[in-house]
Amino acid sequence: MTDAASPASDRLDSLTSWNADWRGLRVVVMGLGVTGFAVADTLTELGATVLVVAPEVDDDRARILEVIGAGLLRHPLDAVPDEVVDFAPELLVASPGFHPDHPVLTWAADSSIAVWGDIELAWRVRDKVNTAEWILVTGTNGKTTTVQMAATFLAANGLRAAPCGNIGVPVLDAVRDPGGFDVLVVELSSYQLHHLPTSGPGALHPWASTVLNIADDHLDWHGSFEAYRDAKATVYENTKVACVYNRADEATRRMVEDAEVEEGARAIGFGLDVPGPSDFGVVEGILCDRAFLDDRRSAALEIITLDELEPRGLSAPHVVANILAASALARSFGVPVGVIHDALGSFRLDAHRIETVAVSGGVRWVDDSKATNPHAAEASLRAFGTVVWIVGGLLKGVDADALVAAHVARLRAAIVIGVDRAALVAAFRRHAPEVPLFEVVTDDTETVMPDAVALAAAVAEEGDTVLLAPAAASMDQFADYGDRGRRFHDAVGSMLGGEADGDTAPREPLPGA
Ligand code: UMA
Repeated sequence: MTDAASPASDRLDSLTSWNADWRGLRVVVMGLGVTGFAVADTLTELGATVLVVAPEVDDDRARILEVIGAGLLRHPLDAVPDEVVDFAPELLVASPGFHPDHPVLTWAADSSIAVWGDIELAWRVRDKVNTAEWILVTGTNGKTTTVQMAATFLAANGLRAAPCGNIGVPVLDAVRDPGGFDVLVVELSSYQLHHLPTSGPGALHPWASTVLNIADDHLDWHGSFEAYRDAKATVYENTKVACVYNRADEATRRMVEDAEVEEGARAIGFGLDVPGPSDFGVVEGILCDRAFLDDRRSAALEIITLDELEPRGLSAPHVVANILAASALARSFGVPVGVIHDALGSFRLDAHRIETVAVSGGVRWVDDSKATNPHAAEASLRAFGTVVWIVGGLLKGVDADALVAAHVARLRAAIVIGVDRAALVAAFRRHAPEVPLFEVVTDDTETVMPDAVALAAAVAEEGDTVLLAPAAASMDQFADYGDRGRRFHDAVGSMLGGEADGDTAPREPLPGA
């Protein structure tokens, strides 16, 4: 942070509008992924003097930087480059992946140079076209689905709504869209939240905000669960209308209690059980709003039934929780429950999210490659009866023992893939010695999934689900979770040939359905 009394800090404090005077501001932009590019493009348009620093650079982006007049330094970033010191930046904007202990960020802090993330910059220039309200979504799992649903509900009510942020579209791109938006539904990762201030000119004041759930993830980046949780909790700060929390996750309620919110902001709970006043929940198979109606002490509004969600593949418990959270966010913006009901009629989950790939011989093959941590895999396993579980990858410092111990009873067999196999195999030996265990020992990307699928086919029995829910990141053996999922699809397709019955067979009954 800059010295509070310095001219540099006074200047930065005044930069709270697209129309402020950004000309000549010397800014180092760290990283040239999607974020760094959007940041550099924005700042050069504003007239700042920009130096982008990145270890590897996409040729197209490098060419465009030259055209727009931004400087570019290719550097491994293992230390502070001399060119950065000589540039004497007044501000450094870091891409989300940069850890606060990175040598350049530490140097900036020691040199009293302000460090912003892209989200802070986007907030400060959000008045470029028109000033949209922001709805913030974070949590360990379900962020993208909830953001997509909330944006769909808002759009169905005639609002110009943009899903953006960690979902893959930089918020700066949404803010600069010439069409303008009424509301941005912003997915925030714990990395992005970590770089955000909670007070002062760069602090966000969202319309509504939610932490969907919190469990171990990204502990290698944050250093501890407490640091990860504290980063997530900042999403509620300065909320104006609705802080949406998960009744089944006490930590999220405490975050709302501890947050400094604006006068009149309400705490709205969601959960799969019966809702109290000011809550969303489920009563006898009906998803209900008991928060945004006048007579909430004695009545509730029906959103949709589990029976209607089931044929659309939206009735797994964690998906229902996402629907309730997204409904709460949309209702806080005045979307009628009937509009939400109708919008759900055409809503489809993205690929690799609890997606049925094939049903053959009474065995269901399900791709939940997006289950990149134990908390997500837990929700996935709970949605099915007897499971042949394909698990493993990069564990990111997270312990999967409790997950294995909790699901012994439903496992027909487990097939372990990925580089962190030893920890998982040890967990199975400790907690599930009777469950047949297979290891795919190859590290060859081409053969991991075919091997895993062949092993699964050999042990699966009629009525089983073969579930790819790795509880781990994918980058050890695959390009990303999408690549992992696609390879699972391909391997299942090749093995079954023309034998699949299609993907229309009903799932096993779900708990509470
Ligand atoms: N870099 C370094 N050193 C570092 C970190 C980054 O040199 O220590 C460089 C790398 O060369 C990299 C570049 O900086 O190419 C880009 O930085 P980045 O890793 O921050 O990635 P972006 O391309 O800018 O994408 C980011 C998010 N990525 C991360 O947080 C890691 C994207 O989320 C997000 O969609 C995008 O901004 C738009 O907001 C991805 C993600 O994996 C999907 N997020 C994690 C998650 O969801 O679990 C947090």
